[in-house]
Amino acid sequence: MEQTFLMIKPDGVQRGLIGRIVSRLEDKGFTLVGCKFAQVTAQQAEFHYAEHVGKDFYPNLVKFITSGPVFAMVWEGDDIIALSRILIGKTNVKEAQPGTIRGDFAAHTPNNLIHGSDSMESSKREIGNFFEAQELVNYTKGLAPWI
Ligand code: IDP
Ligand code: MG
Repeated sequence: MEQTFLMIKPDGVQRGLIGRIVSRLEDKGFTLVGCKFAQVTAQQAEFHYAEHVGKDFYPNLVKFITSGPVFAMVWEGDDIIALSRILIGKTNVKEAQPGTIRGDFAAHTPNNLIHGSDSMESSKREIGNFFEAQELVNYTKGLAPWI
């Protein structure tokens, strides 16, 4: 089963949106396999956003993601990487459609509330940056055949 790394960013935590964002992921039928409330270290932030090194927004991005606690999660589901990014909405808040998490709750980039992996490769790397293998729980939901 495909897994993705989703992380409610410091703005989502500060605004009290953890529960509402998690509800949307549960509503979709995705399966939560791991989560932790944590302060991202500078080292984790640099590894997580390695692809953006050198871009003009990079220094602010690292500052932002380490500015307060985050809610880091691993979710599972068929095609979850693509499907969860549809639920999350476009990076630029001006393009994020209503009905998406960013479209409904975010008013400024980079404060766009939630991160989602964009490929299998980044999902593996990002999960490994925040979780040990034994912190992820392997189980099947009884509802799975109905999703
Ligand atoms: P994504 O989060 O939708 O995958 P990325 O392009 O990977 O978007 O960018 C990572 C994060 O960097 C974004 O979620 C956003 O917080 C921030 N970011 C991206 N582009 C810009 C920009 O042009 N200005 C400011 N911040 C940006
Ligand atoms: Mg990205």
